[in-house]
Amino acid sequence: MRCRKCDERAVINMRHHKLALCAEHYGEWFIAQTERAIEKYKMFSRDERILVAVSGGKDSLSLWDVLLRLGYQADGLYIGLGINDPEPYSDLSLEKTRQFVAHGEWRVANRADNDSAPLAPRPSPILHVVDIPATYGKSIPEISRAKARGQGKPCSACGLTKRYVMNRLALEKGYTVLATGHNLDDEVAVLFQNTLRWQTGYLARQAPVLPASREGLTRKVKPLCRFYERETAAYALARGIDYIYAECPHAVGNLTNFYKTLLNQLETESPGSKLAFYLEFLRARGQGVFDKYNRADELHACETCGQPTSAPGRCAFCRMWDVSAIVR
Ligand code: Q46
Ligand code: ZN
Ligand code: ZN
Repeated sequence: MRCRKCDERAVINMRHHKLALCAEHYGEWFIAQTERAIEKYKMFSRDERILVAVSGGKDSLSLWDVLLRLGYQADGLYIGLGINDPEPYSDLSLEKTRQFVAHGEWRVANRADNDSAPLAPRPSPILHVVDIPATYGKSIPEISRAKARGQGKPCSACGLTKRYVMNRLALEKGYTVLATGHNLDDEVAVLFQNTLRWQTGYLARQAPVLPASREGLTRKVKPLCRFYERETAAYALARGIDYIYAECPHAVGNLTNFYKTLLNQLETESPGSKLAFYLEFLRARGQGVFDKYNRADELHACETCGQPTSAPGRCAFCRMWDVSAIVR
């Protein structure tokens, strides 16, 4: 298969777009598509500071790379979860993230327009690292075991902790936007799950942009939400981004992965189904179909840390971690 633009060997064939591209042209196409999504959904502007949640995986590192190449002020946040058993998953993820910063590939801007033009110097982004065991005294599996008395997976403790740390660090460091690398497969699996149970409140809040509805919360954006997972992987490979291939060991057998498998079968039979499902959902949402379910809960300031929480008293994070005194 040959590239549509230059006749070089194609590295990807996107059947739903009827488009095959070589590594160079695919990289350019991916960046242009991301910029279109940023503009279409009004995610952020050039003068805003963006915090990218990075995990060392293909999606978040590709997102960071694209934003830097586009010239956005994008710094990274890595949260060390302390998941190092049986394999050193967290340690390796941090290593890949640090390598990405040190490697500095994003400094090579798109040269398509003028090959001889000197590149403007680009400053290195900041990588914030919050190590959970070092900061709070336990790893995610440990706090989960302690709270759930050994039952179940650590994912709910993990999700709660990540959301809290991301929002708090963004606010403290003056970032107005928090960007995550969710891809189309992630979004469609959640959409499918919420649709099966007709969870209208969740459907009302699933969007490429979640505005900072009130003080104390950061705007959340997902610039890669229209790319299939294989497309973000292809971008990372095309750009030589070295990422962690392994999934978190706790992701094995979870419900989201089960739905992804089902949806992949659908996609094989009917290419483009996932994209159509998601885009048609966004269209319906944009027409206000879910507006009446978008409840604005009253928020209170946590009495310990000051972060917004739905019930008066200590927030769920402070209760889980038994935090009694956080210096504000
Ligand atoms: S990192 Fe955390 Fe995921 Fe691992 S423990 Fe579960 S939630 S599976 S995205
Ligand atoms: Zn080409
Ligand atoms: Zn709190």
